[in-house]
Amino acid sequence: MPRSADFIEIESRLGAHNYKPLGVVLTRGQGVWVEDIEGRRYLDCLSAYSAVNQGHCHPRILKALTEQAGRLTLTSRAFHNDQLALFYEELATLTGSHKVLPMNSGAEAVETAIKAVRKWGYEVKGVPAGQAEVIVCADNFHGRTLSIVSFSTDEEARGNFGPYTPGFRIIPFGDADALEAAITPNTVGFLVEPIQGEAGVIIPPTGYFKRVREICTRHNVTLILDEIQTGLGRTGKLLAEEHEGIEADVTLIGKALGGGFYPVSAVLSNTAVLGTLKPGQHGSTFGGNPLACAVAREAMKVLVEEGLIENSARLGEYFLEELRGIRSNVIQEVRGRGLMLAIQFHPEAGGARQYVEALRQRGLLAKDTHEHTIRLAPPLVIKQDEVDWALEQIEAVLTE
Ligand code: IF1
Repeated sequence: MPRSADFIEIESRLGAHNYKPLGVVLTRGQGVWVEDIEGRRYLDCLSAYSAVNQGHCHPRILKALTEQAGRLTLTSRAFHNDQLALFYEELATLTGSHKVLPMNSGAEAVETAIKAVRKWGYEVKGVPAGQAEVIVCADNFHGRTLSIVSFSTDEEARGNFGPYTPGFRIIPFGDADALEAAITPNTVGFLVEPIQGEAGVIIPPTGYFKRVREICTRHNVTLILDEIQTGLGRTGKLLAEEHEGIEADVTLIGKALGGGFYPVSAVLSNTAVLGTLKPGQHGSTFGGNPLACAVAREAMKVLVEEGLIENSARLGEYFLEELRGIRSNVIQEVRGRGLMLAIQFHPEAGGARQYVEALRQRGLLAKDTHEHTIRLAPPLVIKQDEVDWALEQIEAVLTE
């Protein structure tokens, strides 16, 4: 019987080394729990970067997937299918959007939004040809395509991948004055995460997005919120924009839209932005396929009908309070909203990776980010006693 070390050796030998995973080889999952090939159980506090908000192998989504897989999986958009319309209807109702454009990965949704707002800029706003600008924030994470890494400020993500796509302007996150100052008559959009995920769960100052919304409206700039990670209940609301009491013009969702089963992303639009795309101007072989739609429809229903958004708000608040109560001299700050949490360590405490390893020894999987931070983002189906168990492990590791 192959052991973890054998799989890891094969991956290392044959695979590109664009990841440095923890040394655990998972073979099954159910709810918040995953199991490795040696039979050890772990509480998953990463949730595939918030793509399994509904929990691993959710039985209802599994059923929707297998039923649809036995009936019709892919038609291309050259023909209609009987799932797409229902997906549109249910997604638009849930999110209060007027238009939907389905894609697969998050990065594709981001690319789609940039294309659409550029086109809107030329055809509606009247920006001179080739001059459209999109404003983005420092320390952003929006995906891995060439255009997206072109406006990354992370050298690791961007370095040596040029020549870079022009047309982006970078401002600090959380600074509304900087946004106002960066806008020119050629600005077509402002692309931003409600809470910066990869940067380490960075929550902007209260009132920031209210001002951002007002500034974008006043300058006729499209506000594009990347809710690929923050959306679908992760922060305790369906969309994180609700915390700020605002509405974006364009909202990007992905990850948990596929319930952890299938890549499904979407561009949601409340304005004329998606209306500028005409036949032949954008598309995807797999985007909007019936299998994706059936899975996403059930993933959305599970989120709402099982009260996962409320659970995220309630247990997220509890988790945060309890984490803040841990007396440990290595913790610098604990922050979070809903079940999107992070512990930042003092720089002298050494890298976060050692704590990730220690937590893993105790049966809790989490992920370090940026040297001194670990993110905690369990599936939204987590129960109070499981949060308590996670807290025990975290407290033990951080007070050892
Ligand atoms: C990886 C991070 C998380 C995202 C936001 C778009 C995308 C993502 C806000 C692109 C993707 C992922 C990708 C994953 C790691 C992960 C991540 F650490 F890199 F930042 F979640 F925190 N917008 N985030 O967070 O979506 O194309 O991947 O479907 O391994 O690169 P995608």
